Amino acid sequence: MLRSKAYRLFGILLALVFITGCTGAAEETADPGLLLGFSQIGSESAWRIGNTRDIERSAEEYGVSLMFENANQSQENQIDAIRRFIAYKVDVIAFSPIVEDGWDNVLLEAKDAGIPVILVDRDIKTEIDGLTTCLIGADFYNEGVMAAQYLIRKADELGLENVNIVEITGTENSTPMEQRQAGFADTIADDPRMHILESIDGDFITSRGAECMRYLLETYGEDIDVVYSHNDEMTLGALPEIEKTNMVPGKDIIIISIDAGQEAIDVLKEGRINCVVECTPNLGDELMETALRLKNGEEVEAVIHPVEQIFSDEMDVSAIEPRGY
Ligand code: GYE
Repeated sequence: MLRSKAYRLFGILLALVFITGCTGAAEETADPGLLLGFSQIGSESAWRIGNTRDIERSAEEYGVSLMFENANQSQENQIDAIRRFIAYKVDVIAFSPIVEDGWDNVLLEAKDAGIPVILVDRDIKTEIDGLTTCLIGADFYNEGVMAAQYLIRKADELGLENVNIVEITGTENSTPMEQRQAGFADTIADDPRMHILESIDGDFITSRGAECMRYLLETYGEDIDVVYSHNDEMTLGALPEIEKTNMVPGKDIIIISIDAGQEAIDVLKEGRINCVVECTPNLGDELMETALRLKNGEEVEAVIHPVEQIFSDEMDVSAIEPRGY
């Protein structure tokens, strides 16, 4: 907290120095402040829109000049944006990589230009080490673990002997998809009641969630006991499809989601889903503080995970505060 206030003050001071500089009064000592280039994946979910909003808000609060680029779900667009940031000589580059592979070349260009790079939200795999400075994002593996632990408790409570699960996964080769899947699978592995019937790619979007659910219902019908969906949008797409059958989501089928945006909390309150694991999009303050540290040549932590919680029918859901995304 103290650190965050100090940086806010630092931002205001920088802005003041900059304003004075513009009037010509202190031209030689003027500090242009921090210029941060940020490439966002797109606008595919409430999470993503909330994340963009939070980054824009905190840039303003910290007095950071933000060059924001929306890649509209394309890795190619993200690579182009990073190249523009390099050409523009920004102080720090940050980006949320849509997938894990394919970044070596452009990041090498950033390194050669001497521009530090921060990963926001998702991780990458590179052949060359040391291309990025740090990662600010959720512990997706732990989110999968929390989802599975809830399911095990629910199966105990209901006295279930056999649990057939269908999994609707996020964008293939993205960190949240891989780790939410692994955390969940590892946690149910020792429970002989649990069976994953099929995992299917829903790309984190509502329409794909609906499409996947239609296919899963056609294929497995009433054998489905659980839907584990890697984000709220896909869950919200799947719900009406289940409701078109004679099964009631939240009762005949246990529904588990991830993100915990307001719409998911609303359907949890209606009893149409059973559990939603939080993934917070509010990473802006950490990003600004880290970027300022890098600009000042200070050390930064390699991985920063926010603390996250779980919301479910095990608690008084009426008491859940508005989520803000
Ligand atoms: O869960 C999903 C989004 O990377 C954590 O991406 C993020 C995921 C989030 O579009 O809704």
